[in-house]
Amino acid sequence: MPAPRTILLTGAAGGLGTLMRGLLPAYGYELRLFDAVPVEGEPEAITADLADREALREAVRGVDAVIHLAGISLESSFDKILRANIEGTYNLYEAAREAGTGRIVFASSNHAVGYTPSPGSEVPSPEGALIPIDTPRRPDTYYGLSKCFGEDLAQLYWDKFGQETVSVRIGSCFPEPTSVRMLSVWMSPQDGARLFHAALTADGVGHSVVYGSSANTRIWWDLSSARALGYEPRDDSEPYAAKLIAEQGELDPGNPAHSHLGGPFLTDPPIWPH
Ligand code: NAI
Ligand code: 15L
Repeated sequence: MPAPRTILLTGAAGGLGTLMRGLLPAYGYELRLFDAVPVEGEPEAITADLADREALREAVRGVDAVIHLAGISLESSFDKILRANIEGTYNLYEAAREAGTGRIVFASSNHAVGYTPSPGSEVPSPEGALIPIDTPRRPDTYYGLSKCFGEDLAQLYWDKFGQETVSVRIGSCFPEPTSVRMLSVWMSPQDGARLFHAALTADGVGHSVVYGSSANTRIWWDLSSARALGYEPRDDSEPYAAKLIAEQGELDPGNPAHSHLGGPFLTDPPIWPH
């Protein structure tokens, strides 16, 4: 497959979008930016909502691939999730299908499988105990459910239309891990860019689902489907462990927010203020 060059980055104004705007150009990509809110310092960014089908048709015109980050990134009301994450992702896929866009990298989430019990916090994680990529879906929120929908939409568009997608079940992609749980699910921004690059350039992905994290000593899931794309994580959250554990204590297996992949999404009020 010819290397994609021009990438539509939806959600470009958000936390992950901002990190990727800084890192992906070094891989040779030209980014076209899209978000519901203006992207600071980027006057050419497209400011439009995922509900705007005409804006999406314009946005995908001429791009080689899409990294789809836009959407509500935490729990919200079902109606808001429906509009932004479910209908919005459908609108993007339709625009991409019509335009013949090569590939979509979809920001799925660990919350698609958030009710899965974590394999424990033994260090290092025992061989064979890692959560496989084909573990049954167990969404922990309407938000997680929307990520299940996105993965299934991607599968439908591959089977029916030959539209390729890599669905990345991202753990926690922030500059640093900020909780003991994140020691297991953290993806450094640099590893995030490595994984997105691998997802954009691997041959014949069809619809592939991968976990997105660094090679954490305390990792909870199996990264082999990500590695099969050519992803080689270089970071590990372990240098942050002593400080975070001293501040917050070890994970408590009796606390559902500690003992399931989805962490606090299980126990926070299901509908957060919005
Ligand atoms: P964020 O909330 O910081 O950014 C999301 C962006 O999407 C915002 O700039 C927002 O304006 C835009 N957006 C929301 N609704 C929109 C709509 N209807 N139309 C157009 N733009 C809209 O979230 P973050 O952390 O940057 O996450 C990006 C994506 O990655 C999200 O889809 C999130 O679910 C997913 N993800 C992120 C993780 C992380 O650790 N940051 C972990 C797992 C998944
Ligand atoms: C997500 O899906 C969220 O978008 C992000 O803000 C984090 O909460 C992350 O999961 C996580 O599980 O830490």
